[in-house]
Amino acid sequence: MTIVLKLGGSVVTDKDSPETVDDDALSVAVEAIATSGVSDLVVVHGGGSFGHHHAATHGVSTTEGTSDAAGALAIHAAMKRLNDAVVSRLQSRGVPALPVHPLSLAARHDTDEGNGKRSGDAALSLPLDSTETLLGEGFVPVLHGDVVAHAGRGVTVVSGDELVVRLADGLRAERVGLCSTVPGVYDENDAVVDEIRSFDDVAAALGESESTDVTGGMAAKVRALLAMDAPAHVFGPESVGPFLAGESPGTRIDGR
Ligand code: IP8
Repeated sequence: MTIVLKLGGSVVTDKDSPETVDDDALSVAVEAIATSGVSDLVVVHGGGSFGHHHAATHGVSTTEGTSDAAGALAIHAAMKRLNDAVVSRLQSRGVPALPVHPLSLAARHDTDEGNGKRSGDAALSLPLDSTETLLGEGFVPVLHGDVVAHAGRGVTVVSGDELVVRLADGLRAERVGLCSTVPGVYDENDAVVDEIRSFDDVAAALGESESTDVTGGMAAKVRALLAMDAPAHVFGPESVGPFLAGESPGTRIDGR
């Protein structure tokens, strides 16, 4: 059964320094994957100091698009450089990793054009035939946050988190792990919550607002993970190994 693992952009890059891989953090994650014995694995990584820097320069976000091909390419090319670093590091430790670039596969279409809402409500189409076939052939597909075609807006950003949710549901994943810089979801006393079964469990700490949070805040992340068919775990960099070994580090999010 498939496991989807997201490596947060701020884990694998040095967020304060443009286009800098955090070598130590990436090595820890790669070592944990290489020694886990898990083969049915899809890896997703975020943008960190690669994607976000270029996206900001070109004014592109999950809602604001661009029709400037050079700007779109600058963002995509930066993400490909990070993806190259992740894939080659995995291969150098014997993991049969191969890149899958969302720009070449995915598209967004607003589901609510005309009623004033923004692309938080846009449907993402992400065909999974390539990822599924790579998995079947024994490879470890490595996807990443990217720019994707967005009908009527040029291209917009798709985050790694959004890809994780689509992959988990589309591949009927058994478990989902999100490795971030924090050891889990915090409650209002800054203690890590063991388990979230409904948004009410953490509403006080995360804010109950229904307002569209398209910037990747924890509230939006928890809501999206609760809606998945698989349980998710949010944990820190030291817990990739335990997660892949079947343990339940950090916060378990299970809305089923
Ligand atoms: O770090 C963003 O991915 P994220 C990717 O998972 C880009 O939100 C292109 C900024």
